[in-house]
Amino acid sequence: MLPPKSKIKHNFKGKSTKAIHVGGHPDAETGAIMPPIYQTSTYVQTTPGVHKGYEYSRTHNPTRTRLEECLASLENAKHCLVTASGLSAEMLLMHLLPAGSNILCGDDVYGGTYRLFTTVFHKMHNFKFVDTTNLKLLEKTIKDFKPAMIWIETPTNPLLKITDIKAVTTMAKKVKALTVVDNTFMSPYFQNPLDLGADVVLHSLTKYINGHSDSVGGAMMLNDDKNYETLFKLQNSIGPSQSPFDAWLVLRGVKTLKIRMEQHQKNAMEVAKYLEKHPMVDRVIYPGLKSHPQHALAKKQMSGFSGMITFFLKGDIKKCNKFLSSLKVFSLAESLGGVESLIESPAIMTHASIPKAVRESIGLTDNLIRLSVGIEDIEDILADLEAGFKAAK
Ligand code: P1T
Repeated sequence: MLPPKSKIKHNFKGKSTKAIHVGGHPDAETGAIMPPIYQTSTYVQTTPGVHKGYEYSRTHNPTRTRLEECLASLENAKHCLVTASGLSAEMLLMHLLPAGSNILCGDDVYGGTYRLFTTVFHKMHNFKFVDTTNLKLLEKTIKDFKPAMIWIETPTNPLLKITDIKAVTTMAKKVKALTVVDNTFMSPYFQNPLDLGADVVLHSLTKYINGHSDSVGGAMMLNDDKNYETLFKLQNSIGPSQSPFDAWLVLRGVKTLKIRMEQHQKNAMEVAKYLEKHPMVDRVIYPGLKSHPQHALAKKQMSGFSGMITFFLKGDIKKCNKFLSSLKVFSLAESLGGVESLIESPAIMTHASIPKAVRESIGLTDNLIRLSVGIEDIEDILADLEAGFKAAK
């Protein structure tokens, strides 16, 4: 029932070599250097029950298997399961636990994750949201709440708060709670949570891993055989499997992960420094800046700072909207992690499903602006922001 693993053994050390070659081996039948898209729903059997390992594409598909092998290697994981979206991977993880479980979640997460937990899975589990960057508070909450799962995003979306993964997993292990780390903002290039003790790493493939804003997908990487088998069976039973074409796009996109991430980070550092000096900016949040409250922790557990920046514009929502609508290099859109620069208003767009009072209690105010800095030329990026500020003045 589990997908056949490729017989090719790899010993690659570098992330670019893994991204290009693991799952990227030439087609055995034709020698094609790029893998075929196995655009098929089913597989022929010679006699009932006798097949080559694949039966039906909801269950498994050779293009998806290649992507899973590649992504597992990038997160130093034994297993990877690719799903139709980041949220469908989260949905499967919710089904991993028995009904009535306690789940402790960071207080700043993607708006869709918050919506999934508070409007869908609140009927199945009990959720508590806390600031997981506050380890004392976390320790006390773990003691009182006794969670079966601790769910963290680090850095968080959109406030870019950093949680100490090693400290959290150490606390979680003492009470036998599973730790899930949503690593979407860093990609496997800059952070590997399994190496820091996490049980499951989650990614929205829609973002940096694919990198070209042309596909939606999700993935979970883990080492535990039993949990992997359960998640695989859940995916087969519930059905959120990624299409072969989307898997192929991600397999193609991920090959350039290293050069894209390096350029995202280089540009983001320039943008963060520029914003920090700008008179119309109240505060900039970027883990690579010394002013970030967890800059030292960021340097310790991440190998880079990625391309996401948030900042508070001086002024009201009208001023923010004027700024957001007048940019040309930055497109006003939800999502992140593509080669092109994106900008958005979390309060109105990606985090609108969080009630205003909850949003504001964690500092997610209407004048917060989120940037996904692309890999365009830095002079055009900075000139665009400058023109936007002038238009909003
Ligand atoms: O969009 P989807 O592939 O289902 O992934 C959901 C998701 C999960 N985790 C994080 C940290 C995310 O940022 C997302 C999706 N986020 C956006 C669409 C956004 O603009 O923030």
